[in-house]
Amino acid sequence: MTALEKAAAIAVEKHPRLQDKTITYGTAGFRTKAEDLDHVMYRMGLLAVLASQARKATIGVMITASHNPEEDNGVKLIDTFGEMMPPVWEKYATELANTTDPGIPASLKSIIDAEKIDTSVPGNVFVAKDTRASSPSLAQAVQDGVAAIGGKSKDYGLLTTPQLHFMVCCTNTQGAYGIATEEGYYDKLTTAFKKLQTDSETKGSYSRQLYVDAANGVGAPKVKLLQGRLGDLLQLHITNDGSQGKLNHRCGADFVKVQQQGPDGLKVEPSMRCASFDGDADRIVFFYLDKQKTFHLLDGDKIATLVAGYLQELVKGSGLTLNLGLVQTAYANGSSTDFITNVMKVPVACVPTGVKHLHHRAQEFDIGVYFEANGHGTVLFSKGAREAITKQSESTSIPEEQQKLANTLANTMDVINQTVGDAISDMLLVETILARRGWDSEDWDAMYADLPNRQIKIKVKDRAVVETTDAERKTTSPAGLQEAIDKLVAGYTKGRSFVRPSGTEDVVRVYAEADTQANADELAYKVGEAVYDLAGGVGDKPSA
Ligand code: 16G
Ligand code: MG
Repeated sequence: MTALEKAAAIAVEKHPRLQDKTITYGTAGFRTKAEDLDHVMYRMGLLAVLASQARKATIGVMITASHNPEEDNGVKLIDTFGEMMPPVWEKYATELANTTDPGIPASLKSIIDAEKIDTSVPGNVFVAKDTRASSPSLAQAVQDGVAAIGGKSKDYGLLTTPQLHFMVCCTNTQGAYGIATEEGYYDKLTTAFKKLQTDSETKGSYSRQLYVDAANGVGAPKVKLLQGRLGDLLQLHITNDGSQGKLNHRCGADFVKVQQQGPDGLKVEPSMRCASFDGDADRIVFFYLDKQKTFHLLDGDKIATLVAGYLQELVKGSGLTLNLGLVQTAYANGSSTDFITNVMKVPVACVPTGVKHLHHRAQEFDIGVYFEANGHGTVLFSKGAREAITKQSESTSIPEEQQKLANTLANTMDVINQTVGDAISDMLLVETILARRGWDSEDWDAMYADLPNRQIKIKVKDRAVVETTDAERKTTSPAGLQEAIDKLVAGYTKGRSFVRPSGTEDVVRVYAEADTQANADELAYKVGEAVYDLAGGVGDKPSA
């Protein structure tokens, strides 16, 4: 029996494909009901070994369904330096996941041929999981897959998604990025954070208290470990820590962003600065109540603006010429794009939804800041930028002030998890900036005022009939839809609207913004009606 046939035999025996629902590796990997995933996990173990052999590097497999409900689960593969796998590997993943058990050897063979893989190379795979009840057995299925074709796996147990990205990058850079242990992760981030904090006493209205809604997910135990290393520099008050509530249920970054309200389990008072993670801690949003107890969200756009402004100052102040740019999606609030372009004079690029598009575009800048409005994001420093910053921070031939700021910039680089958006790392970055500026939530929020906006979703027969261009800002199909949207938008002051098929749900999403909330709502529903009429709406027509 060949090794590939053996893999199929083990599949039949231990991880058979019991139903023939088609599953697709989408923007965030495979994600569906946990009960449908055992065979998929086994096969991803097989695929991860091939990827590892192809790259001659360690590959990561993360088991999580992020902000989805507890009953769901999912899996994502992590490439050499912590990036997402390229589209061709997403295609292999989809093919391998959907083949029959006896079809496994042929599917593997076609990948080996296409990628010219030398299967004698050792395959190394790191596995980690979130806190879902289904995660341990699914992690075992991945490990069974790895072992079935002779790979080696290391099980990190519970980790946040970005922590696993970090481990993979550390290992494949032979430790240059950091040490591939949980200790190594906290050490790198907190050492840099402490250096940045001891630079400045508590200034202005900054408070060292932060209330963290951990979505009852894996972020909770990890933030507790972090807290132990921060001392009084930052006091984290953790709620929704998994001891009572349900994962992502009426809490977490997605709930807070979509509902525009605080999570259950946290009694918010006007003096409190709060942050919400999602279930696997790769997303963060901040929020607060003003003195009138009105809720205010500080989303990915506000984080991006805060971070880009701060980095811009440090780059200039340290006498470096590095090109700094910001990457957003069409969901970025129009006010943020205006402010960044016209006031901060930082170039802004717009790309389609999904972390990989933002990450990829950000790599084109020396320093690329990217954030989705929903709180996914980080900062990337090119190799040249890293070297220039380090050199400047050690230089003795420049004015002391420049050298000091370059040093601050170097430490800021180390607080940032550059492999992927990371709630813990982004939290420390935001806190660093607020502390140095002496700002509390309201000062930060005052950078610019968001335009009122509304998102709705429309059910249609087939969401693929909606096709988009120009980073999803315009539709090319169905005929007449873009003309209808243009006509509607023209009727509103500061009106903007776009529609796109969701990559994670069977719906078409509608986004609208305008000068008032009532107008944004009205525009969203009118555009929703146009989608319903022209793109084959099903069920009730949208109504305000
Ligand atoms: C996924 C993406 C996220 C995107 C969201 C859009 C990753 C890791 N996650 O969660 O970036 O904002 O999908 O969902 O890429 P939608 O297509 O349903 O609107
Ligand atoms: Mg997530």
